[in-house]
Amino acid sequence: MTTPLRLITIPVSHFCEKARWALDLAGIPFAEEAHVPILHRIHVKRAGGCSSTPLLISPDGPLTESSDIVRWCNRPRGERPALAAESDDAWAWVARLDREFGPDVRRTAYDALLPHSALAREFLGRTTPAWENRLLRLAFPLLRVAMRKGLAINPPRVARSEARIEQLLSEVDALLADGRTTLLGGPFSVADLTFAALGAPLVFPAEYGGPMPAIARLPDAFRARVLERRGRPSGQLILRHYRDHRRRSFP
Ligand SMILES: N[C@@H](CCC(=O)N[C@@H](CS)C(=O)NCC(=O)O)C(=O)O
Repeated sequence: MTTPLRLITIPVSHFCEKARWALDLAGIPFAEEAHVPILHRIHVKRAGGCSSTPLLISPDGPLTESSDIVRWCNRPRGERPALAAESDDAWAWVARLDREFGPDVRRTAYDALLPHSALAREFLGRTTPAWENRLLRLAFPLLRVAMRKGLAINPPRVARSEARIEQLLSEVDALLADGRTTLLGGPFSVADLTFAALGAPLVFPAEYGGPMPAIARLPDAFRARVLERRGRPSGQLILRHYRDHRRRSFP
């Protein structure tokens, strides 16, 4: 039996979801080691990373960027071809989404959810070790301050992120107006995987591979925005990619 690879994560993170999706798509067995934010750093450093998750301990060494994990998982193996299409255009989309869209989506989602302590403690602490959960329960207010500071979650930055998300979703809505069912108009690509994973906290797909709260439990204003985005073409694209290409559901 093949030993599963180790994937170190903050389980709710959409960058970690991108890595899980690539591993699942390629059928590569892995064991997820989930950690509470901040505490994750001990494990990431020990595994040869710097600070951020996901980190995959691959036979070729530690991979510390979600896109490197996607590239590594997606490469043809033996008889099996790459599972998501790749091209210069697709990788250019990935780089663009990683740079701004991912951090923007994270900032706006945490801004809406972190004030709700019980809900936040639940999704940050699911599947993480018991001692980390105990610390999370005790020290959540401090952790929240550190997350707000570290991720620049403050009114002007949140407003700027919201505006950029809106701009990108409008751009994708316009692209889809010609009837295409993927970002580039061809087969499902690494750009689609990245857009769907990083955009998941905008529309809360049922197949998300990490611990997301149920839509019914979201704070009212945020839930209304999620429902609105689930109805527009870009949101529908994310939901459809999840239905058609995300193989595994959170247990
Ligand atoms: N460019 C990185 C970004 C990953 C990232 O921002 N990860 C976040 C979780 S969403 C993280 O681990 N943040 C904590 C930290 O950097 O200390 C990638 O694509 O892997």
